[in-house]
Amino acid sequence: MQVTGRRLAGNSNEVEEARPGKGTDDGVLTQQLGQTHSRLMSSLRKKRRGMLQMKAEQSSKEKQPQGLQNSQEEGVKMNKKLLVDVDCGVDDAQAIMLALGDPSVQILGITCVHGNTTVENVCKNVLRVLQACRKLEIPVFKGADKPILGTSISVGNFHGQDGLGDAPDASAPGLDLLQRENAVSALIRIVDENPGEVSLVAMGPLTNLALAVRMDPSLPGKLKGLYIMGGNTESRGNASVCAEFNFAADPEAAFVVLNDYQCPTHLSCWEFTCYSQLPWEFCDAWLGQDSDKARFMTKIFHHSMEEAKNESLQDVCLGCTGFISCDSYAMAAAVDESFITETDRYPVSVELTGTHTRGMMIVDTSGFLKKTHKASIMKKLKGCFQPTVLGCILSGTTFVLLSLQHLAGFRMMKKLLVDVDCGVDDAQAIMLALATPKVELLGITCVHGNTAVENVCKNTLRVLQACNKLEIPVFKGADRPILGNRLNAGTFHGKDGLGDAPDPNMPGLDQLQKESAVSAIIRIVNENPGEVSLVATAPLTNLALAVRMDPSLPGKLKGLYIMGGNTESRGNTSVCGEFNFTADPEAAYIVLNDYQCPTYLACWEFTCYNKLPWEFCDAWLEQKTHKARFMAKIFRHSIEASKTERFEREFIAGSGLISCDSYAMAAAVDDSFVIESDQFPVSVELVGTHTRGMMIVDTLGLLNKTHKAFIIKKVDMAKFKKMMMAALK
Ligand SMILES: [Ca+2]
Ligand SMILES: [Ca+2]
Repeated sequence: MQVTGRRLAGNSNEVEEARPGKGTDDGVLTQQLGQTHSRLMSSLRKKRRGMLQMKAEQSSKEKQPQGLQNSQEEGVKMNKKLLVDVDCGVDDAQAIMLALGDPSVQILGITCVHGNTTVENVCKNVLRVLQACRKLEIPVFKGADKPILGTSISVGNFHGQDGLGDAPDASAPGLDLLQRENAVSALIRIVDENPGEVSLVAMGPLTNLALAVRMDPSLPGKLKGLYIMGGNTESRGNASVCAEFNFAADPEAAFVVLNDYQCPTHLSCWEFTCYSQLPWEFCDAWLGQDSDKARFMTKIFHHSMEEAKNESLQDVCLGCTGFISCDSYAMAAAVDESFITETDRYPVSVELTGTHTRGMMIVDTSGFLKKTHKASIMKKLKGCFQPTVLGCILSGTTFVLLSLQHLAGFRMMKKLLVDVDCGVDDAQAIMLALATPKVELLGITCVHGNTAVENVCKNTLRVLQACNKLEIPVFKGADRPILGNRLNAGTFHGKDGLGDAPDPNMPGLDQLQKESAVSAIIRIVNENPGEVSLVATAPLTNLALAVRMDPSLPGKLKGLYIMGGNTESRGNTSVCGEFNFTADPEAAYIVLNDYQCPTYLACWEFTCYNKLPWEFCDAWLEQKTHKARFMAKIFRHSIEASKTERFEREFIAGSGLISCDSYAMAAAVDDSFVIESDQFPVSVELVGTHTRGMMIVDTLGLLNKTHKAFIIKKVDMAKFKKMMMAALK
């Protein structure tokens, strides 16, 4: 299995090896790059150097009149009926040419929609592409010139003003070649004439498709399949912070299509196309072919190629340094079912509100939307290199070796202040810290979250009692979020947060400090300027209040370690919201924006990808110690809950022990624990029907923030197991 090296640890050899095309000969290259490449290649009607026989055959074919050529397509029956909806930019052109390069494909029509450029330009561009392929007999229809609501979004200049690289074309066909019928009517009519046979491939904003299903609700039922380039799966945007262009250009249309097209739906999303990039070496060979089509493509692609090679675009393309022909993946999947080898199947929808999230696709892994229809989300394609798990890898190109940064201060005693909503995983994190040598716990502050703040205080005292550390001061903090009511945490950790296990020797609340948690945070940090690492494993209400009371607080922290937020729009509390952030979105917003100190985030998806096997959990709890018996007692309830289907869905990437809060704690107590991080500005979505509380990662730099958080990506799991074991010794 090849994985893009960028996403692995900084091993430069692996990086080089994993990038197809580097130092490989043509044969290996072609084989390695697999089907996308060969399809793109054959779409330009000429094989690679060395395949002389085919070359001769090819050129003799190209000299023949068009009608004769069609009938001679190696006797292959044109049995795949496609309808193609485009906003014809350069990648739409590539996708159309890819389809035309397959003799078994019959394109019944091409419908045009606003998007990369005006719908008039889109029509012109489609005709130019068909002319270059000598396929002007394919009917072209003009469709919607703007989204269902509002006006067209600004497109930028990636494909040039005219969508095809602003390359002059004196012989461009006239718009009189367009059909008179409107694109939406044509979609309905053509599908009606070929019931059950048509695959609809949508590579632009989905306005035409949405209008069509409102005009004829029976349309989706008559489709063979729907293939869409659009949307995103990990909240990475290319049109706004969180939205992909085709969905952002008409969010209402995308919503209608994802909810009303109950046919087999295949999604080629933005991140997938980034991870499936082709190397520039391939691009050179592809364009270097001796054919009219290759010359046409070279001309129209020149402008976007220059743009794509611009370094500032690499973060936008999730660190991609190659060539992304977005629309071609959806088309390749429609042309050849075997092209996609792995998919995720989930209900999907579109966020319609949100400051940063309007137009973002939402993936309902946990079943919050109560939808039965599931879309196939493309994950892996034949022959191309791919990350092993969709999204197991965060975007970005910044590798940060935290260990090097802090090596100097490693021998010093570490001073920690911990803010908890003491559920079972907070208990595990506290016990991990208490078991680590050279760590001094200056205090534990409590906040609402997993349970009421009174229970949180009790639970914290119980944990300290089990560890014989009742001398550590415990402070009671906020009992509700800054706005609104306390979120119902469900019963994953039991009603009391510690598995509802009876404890007759429970310490009383009289052991709490009189000082409030927020004052205590400010006082303790001020008494130890530059020395305290603040670890927050709960809703961030106390921290937000503290910075409003003392704006100088963050500047006096050594570091801030947070368990919370998410990086790929996967929620565990709402469709897109992680619990700690969703329980107080305003607090999370304040903390991510106002704590300008070194900030380390252990986010929800990261904790899911780094879960421990249940076998480890068994051995861990079987240790013959008082602490292990205590943990076994309070943990029983959550272990059983973890193994139910509901939570296995929520816990991305399989079953296992996720001690969420312990990762943030481990990072705080041991600087060598974190091996790799991404560094990006982050914030929190405060509105949004599904996205309120979702963390947003600003890979595009649209937030104009200078402060960047370290988003933990890879940690030393062997070390983690050791620390966890020691916690119960
Ligand atoms: Ca497109
Ligand atoms: Ca917690």
